[in-house]
Amino acid sequence: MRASESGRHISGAERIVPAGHIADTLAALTRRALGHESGTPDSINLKAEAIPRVTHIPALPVSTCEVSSPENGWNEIERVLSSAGFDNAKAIRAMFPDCIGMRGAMLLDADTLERLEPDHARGVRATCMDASRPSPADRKNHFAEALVLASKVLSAPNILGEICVSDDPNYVTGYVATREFGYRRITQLKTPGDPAGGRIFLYRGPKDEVARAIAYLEHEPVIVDLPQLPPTDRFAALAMDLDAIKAQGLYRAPCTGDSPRLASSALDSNPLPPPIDFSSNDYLGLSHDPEVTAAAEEAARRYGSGSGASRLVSGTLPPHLDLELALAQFKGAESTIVFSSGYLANLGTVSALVGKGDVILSDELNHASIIDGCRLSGAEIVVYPHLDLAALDRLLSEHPAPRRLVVSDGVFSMDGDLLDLPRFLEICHRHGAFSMVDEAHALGVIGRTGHGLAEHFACGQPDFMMGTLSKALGSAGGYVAGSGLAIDYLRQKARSYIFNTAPDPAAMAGARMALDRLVADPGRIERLRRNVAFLVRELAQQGIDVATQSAIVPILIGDERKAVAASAALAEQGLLIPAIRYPTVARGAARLRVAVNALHSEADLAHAARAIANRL
Ligand code: WAQ
Ligand code: MG
Repeated sequence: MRASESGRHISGAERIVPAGHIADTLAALTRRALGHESGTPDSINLKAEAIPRVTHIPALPVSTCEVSSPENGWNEIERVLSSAGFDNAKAIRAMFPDCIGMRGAMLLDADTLERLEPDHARGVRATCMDASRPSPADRKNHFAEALVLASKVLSAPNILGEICVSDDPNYVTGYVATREFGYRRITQLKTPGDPAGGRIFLYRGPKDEVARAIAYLEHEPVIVDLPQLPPTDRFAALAMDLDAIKAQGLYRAPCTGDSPRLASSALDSNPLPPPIDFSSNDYLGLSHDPEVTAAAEEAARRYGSGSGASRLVSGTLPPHLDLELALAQFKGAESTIVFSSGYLANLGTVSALVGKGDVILSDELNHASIIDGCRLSGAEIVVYPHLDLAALDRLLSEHPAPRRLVVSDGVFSMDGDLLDLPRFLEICHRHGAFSMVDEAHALGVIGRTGHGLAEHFACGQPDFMMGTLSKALGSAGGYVAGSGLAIDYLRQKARSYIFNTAPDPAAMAGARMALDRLVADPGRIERLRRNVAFLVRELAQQGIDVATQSAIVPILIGDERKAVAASAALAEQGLLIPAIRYPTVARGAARLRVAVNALHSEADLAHAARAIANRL
């Protein structure tokens, strides 16, 4: 089918179908021509042709490379071509602008870069092909049609590769196909709105066989079978994705070490001094407090190493109830519900409170666990600019819904800045929306005695106060505090609470004791605060201005690889200061994240400030 309007091409498509489907297929192709977004045709040319025989070929294996910019996308093309044995990948890439605007593809000698297509203006067109399970004929499916084309092209004699960018201005995903790595989708090869597309077929072979390759592309009827990929190909696709992560400097490995966390050389029998740890969220060093570890040991001995069942079945043991009561008292709330992790607390709470038809307003820098809870809920998600409460106010006016939830980090975990809680609460109340604040990095840190944001601002409390047991309390788990009714509701509705084995008794007893220790000795919090102020001063003396309202001191670097290199150099000087990269923060906003601890000495902090300054 070919549709045009006063000679201008609008749409073209072909199908290979059994004789009985001809009428339906022609009708669908006509609908496709008439419904095309680039205009209404004044002529549609339909042709049905009998094909004596078809060859079946397998579809190329498919993998996807997520990239954030056309430049990264083209770098990936070069990388794939080089690994597939094209030595002059850069030069091939440089030829691409020459094929833009052609009706067909450039046929390029991959080694000499000579153009082999007889008509340079038109190019070579691959035709006479379809999929074994064709997608509906009445709409263009870019991906399905491109996979069929690429599979046929790479089955042609002496054609070993292809590069393709769509000429649809809004379709920015393109691909590079090679026999070795199959069809590799690349999510961005041009900026949206750009109509420049084209194709290059890469030829490697004798000149006198070029005509044979073109004849195959243009006339050999081919059905591309779309089977389940065999396991080896599935894993090859995963391996390609890992390679791309590495090539972008985004590869991560668990950070291991034998020594207990923190500046606790006394605990270490290792002859080498342990690194000074600026990575831990155990802000007050309570994970190693002897009374805390003793309480955890005692609970493990009494109740076992695991709880054996979910909370609502038979997994609730005295340590769970003791902790929930103590946390409620500490937060000045009627009730508290404990989850196995902070992640699960956010996931379960957000998804329980709102659903389809409701609206969530969420700060753009909220923690991933909140984002995942929002997605899981099915509610409409309205993201507001970071800490922009005027925007929040306006967006609440613009998004009415039966139930609305406003959710924010209290302390933002990668920037260390603070939510203006009084204003946040005033806005939520005025609009009648639920308020939820994540105090994972606030408990034990913010407020004179570590009670969190409400203490710091001497204001009221959000409806749902979420926090963790795994940071300043040095244990594992998460919680939500609120009214008796609010918490009762979560126990009935939060699926990450209901369908999850109850947290270990030892973790509960450890967290409970840590809470007692924190209340008994607020001096720890004071030491933490002094340490933060000291580090900020030391950095300032080195000419590095940082801002923080918590124990998290971000040092912005930008480039992912530079941040990783800085972190590695600091490790050589005995400093454990992690590089934080995408996807934890935005691409290009990589940073060193210094977590200050109450146990750091001034010497540790001064050493860190000097070493960081030397690296920047
Ligand atoms: N044979 C050779 N070249 C062609 C053909 C053909 N049959 N059809 C189009 N071209 C050339 C022509 O120069 C176009 O300008 C260029 O390719 C792009 O064609 O996995 O839609 O039809 O999601 O715009 C890629 C899908 C979609 C990636 C490609 O190409 C994915 C696409 P378009
Ligand atoms: Mg097109």
